[in-house]
Amino acid sequence: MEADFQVGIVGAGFAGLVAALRLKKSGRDSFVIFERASEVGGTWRDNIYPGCACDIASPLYSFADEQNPEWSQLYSEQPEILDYLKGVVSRNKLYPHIRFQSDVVEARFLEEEGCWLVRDRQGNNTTVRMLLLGMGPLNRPYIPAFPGLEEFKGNYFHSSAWDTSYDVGGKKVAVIGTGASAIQIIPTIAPEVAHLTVLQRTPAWVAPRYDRKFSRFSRWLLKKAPFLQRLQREVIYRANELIGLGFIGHKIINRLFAYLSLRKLRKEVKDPALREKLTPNYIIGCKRILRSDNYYPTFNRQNVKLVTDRIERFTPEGILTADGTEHQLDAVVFGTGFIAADIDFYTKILGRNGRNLVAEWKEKGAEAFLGTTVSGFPNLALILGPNTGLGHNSVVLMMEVQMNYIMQYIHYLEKNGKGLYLDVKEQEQLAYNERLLEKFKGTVWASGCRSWYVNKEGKNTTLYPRLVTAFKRQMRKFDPAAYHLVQPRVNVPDKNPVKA
Ligand code: N01
Repeated sequence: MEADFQVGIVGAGFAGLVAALRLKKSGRDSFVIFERASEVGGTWRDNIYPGCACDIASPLYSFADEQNPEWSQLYSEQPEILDYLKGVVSRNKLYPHIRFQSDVVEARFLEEEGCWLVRDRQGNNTTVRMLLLGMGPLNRPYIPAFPGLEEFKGNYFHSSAWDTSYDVGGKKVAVIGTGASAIQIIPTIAPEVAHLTVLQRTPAWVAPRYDRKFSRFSRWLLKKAPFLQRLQREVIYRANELIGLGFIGHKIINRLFAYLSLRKLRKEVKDPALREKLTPNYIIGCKRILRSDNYYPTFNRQNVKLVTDRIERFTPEGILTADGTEHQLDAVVFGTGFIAADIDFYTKILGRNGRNLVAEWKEKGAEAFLGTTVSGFPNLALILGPNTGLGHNSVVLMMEVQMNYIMQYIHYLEKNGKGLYLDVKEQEQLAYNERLLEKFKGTVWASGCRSWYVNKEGKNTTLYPRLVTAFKRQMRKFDPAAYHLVQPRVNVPDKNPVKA
C-alpha cells in the first residue's frame, strides 16, 4: 500500500487554509483538503446573520503573507472576508487540492504502515502520511433546551444558521443572549423589526471598536507602500497585546480598559436604570470582550426592550419570563453560542491501539502538547487545538505560529526516512499542561465566570493563558527530543515523493 498524499487537511476554513497556503508556498504539492461543504470559508461561509463582521481588525485578521490593501473598513463584514478567502485560494491555486463535499467521518492511524486512513461519508478512503485537523472550535451551535420550545408557533433559529427565507422586517423578534454574535445582530435588525426583545442573562463588557472606512487614498497608499501595511499590522498587534497584558494579571491596564468601557456605557445609554442592567458584574476579559460602536445606543430606541428576568419557558405565543410576563413574539434568534470547551469532532479520530481522541478528551478534558500534537496520535496536528484560543488578539496569528512548528515537523519527517512517524511523549504532554495550568493563576480567567472558554468540569480548555508573543517564543523551534521516533513495520513507498 502506498500513501496517497504526504499531508491531509480536514477543513477549508481559516485554519485549514493557513496550512494549505504554507505547504503550497513551500513548494509542496502532495496534499489534499477534505471539506464537507461546497465552498471554502468555514465559519465565515456559515455565519451570514445580519451585521456579521469581524471584531478583530482585518489587517490582522488575515494571512501574514497574503495581506490585503483593499479592505474597505477596519472591521470587515462577512461577505468581504469570505471574498478575501476565496481570492487567496484562487490566487494560490488551492482549489484543485480541495475535495468538496467530503465529510470525513473517521481517521484511523495504521500503525503497521505509519500513515492515516481517512474515510469520508461519501465512501472515499484516502491515506496520508500526516493529518492536520483544522475543524475550528466554534461550529457546534448551542440551543438551550428551554421547556415549551416545541410548542412555540413562531419561527426560531440559531445565529449561525440564519434563516434567509424569513424576513424579520415588521415582526416582533427576540434575541436570546448578548455575546459576540448577538451584539452584531441586535443593532442591525433593530431598525427593521416592529419590536425587539433582548433577553440578557449576563451583561457583557463592551469596548469601543473605533471602526472606520478606509478611503480610496489610504487604500492606494497601502498598495503602493507595503511597509505601511506591515506597520499597520504591527500597531494593531501591539495594541491588542497591551490589552492582553491586562488579562494576564497587569491590573492597572485592566482597570483602565474597564474604565473606558464603562465610560462608553455612561455616554451612550441615557437611562440610569437601563445602564445599571447593562453594567457587567465580573472582571473584564473573563468572558470574551465585545467590541461595538452601535450596540449600546440601540437600547435608546423605543422599539427595543432589554429583559433581564430569567426565561421560564416558551409558550405557543412567545416567551414567559420569571417575573410572569409573556413576551409576544413572531420569531426568536438564539444568540446562545457554541459548545467549544467540551471539544468534540464530528470525525472519529483513532490513534495507536485504537485509542479514540474525543472519547479520551471527554473523560479527562481536551489536552495536547503545545496545543498541537497529542500523545498516542502520531503524525497528527491540530490547528487551533486545545488552549490556543485568544480573548485579545487575532487567532490567525496563533494558527500561523502553529503552522511554522508543523512545517518543521513535516521537514523532519521528510529528512528522516520514509514511513517514520513521531509520537509526542506522554510525559512531555503532561508537563506542558501542568505548566499551562500554573499560568492561568492570577489571570482574569481564574476569577470565576461562566463562559464558553470553560468545560463542564470548570477547566479552561480553549484559551492560551499568555500573550501571542509568548506563544511565538514557545513554538519557535521544533524539538524532536519531545517525540518518540517510530519506524513502522511495513515500509511505505510514497506515491508522491517529497521535494529535496
Ligand atoms: O456566543 P457566546 P456567540 N439562557 O457564547 C447566552 C466568536 N465570534 O455566538 O453570558 C439565556 O459569546 C449567554 O449568556 P451568559 C467569538 O469568539 C466571533 O455570541 O452565559 N442566555 C451569552 O450572552 C465569540 O466569543 C466573531 O450568561 C443564554 C450568549 O448566550 C464566539 O464566537 C463574531 C443561555 C452566548 O454568547 C461565540 O459568540 C461572532 C440560556 N440558557 C462570534 N445560554 C468575530 O467577529 C447561553 N446564553 C470574530
